[in-house]
Amino acid sequence: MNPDSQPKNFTYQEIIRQQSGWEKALAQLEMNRPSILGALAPFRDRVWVFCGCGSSYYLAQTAGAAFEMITGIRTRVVPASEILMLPELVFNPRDSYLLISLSRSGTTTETVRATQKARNEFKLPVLAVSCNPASTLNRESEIHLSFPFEPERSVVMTGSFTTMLLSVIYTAYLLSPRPADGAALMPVPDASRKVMQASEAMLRELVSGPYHDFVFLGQGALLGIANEAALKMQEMAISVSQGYHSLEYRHGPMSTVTGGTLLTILSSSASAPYDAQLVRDMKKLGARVLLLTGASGNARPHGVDEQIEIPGDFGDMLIPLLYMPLLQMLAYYRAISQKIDPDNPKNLSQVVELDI
Ligand code: F1P
Repeated sequence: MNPDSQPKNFTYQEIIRQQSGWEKALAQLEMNRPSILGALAPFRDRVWVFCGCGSSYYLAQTAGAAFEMITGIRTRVVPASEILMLPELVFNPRDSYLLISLSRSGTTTETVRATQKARNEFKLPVLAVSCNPASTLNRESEIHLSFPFEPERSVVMTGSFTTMLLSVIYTAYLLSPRPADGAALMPVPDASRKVMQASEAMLRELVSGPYHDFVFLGQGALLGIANEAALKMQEMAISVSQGYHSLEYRHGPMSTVTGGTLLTILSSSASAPYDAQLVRDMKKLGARVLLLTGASGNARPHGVDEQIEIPGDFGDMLIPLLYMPLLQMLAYYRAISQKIDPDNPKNLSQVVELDI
């Protein structure tokens, strides 16, 4: 879309600028590589517990799965509130832990309190991943993944989600058994820009159709992306939307599918053998199907209504980064098509602070 016709609201600007933010973050992470490795390598034998709230909890789901797949280090993913209420369920005395607290603001009460409980009561080390280096969370944590980040004015998280995810994936490569640097990540920003530009008009057209509910399906690290996509659709477009493990959807939730359902399948090399039948089954129920795939050259499964292919065969660990901006754009254009202002989502604030 040419600049003068670009929407002027800040949610749109923050969606399309995120790839530049990734490049700046990667440059800083590369500079900090020795200190990141030195600070985190001693915790390789621990269970890494990823926690957050809202989008940052779905970020934890995505980051935790990708981290374990890349490093082989055992992980656990919980909402920060679970640590507050049931810490012994999370920190079993049989194991030793590193807590990774994820938060755009670094001030969300549950996340800060969970971090304080882990450190003060369970004497655990904490790694803070936040877009706000001067935040309470960073002050309460001894290790931080820091990177330059232009603060978001939007209530909903877009580039903050993907940049924090990028920083965790970068760190995973440093800790992987086959020592790797972040080189695999370098082509990602440009590839994302290209697929966003190529897909924007189709996404805007598709999501303006007569839908009344949205479903997002993914496995592994893509479950967190499916859940985050569903949350974006709720937050920005005030729409009914759900995220599930792909094959879980048949076990009951598909009872709600109608001709007004837009169902997005987030494909990976792990799920690809099962996607074609899933598409067929959903088409029989009347759904419209959008397929996102990272495997170039694969034939489009029969029945897919729209498909976005990420060129470059980035693999299952990097396609969560490449899928997320597309799904943010989908939710953004749903809001616009319904004449809803995505800059001012209903009932929400940028940070949830509780009196607890
Ligand atoms: C977490 C969060 C966001 C949500 C809204 C309220 O923020 O729940 O995910 O979209 O902005 O706050 P944070 O802990 O990542 O700052």
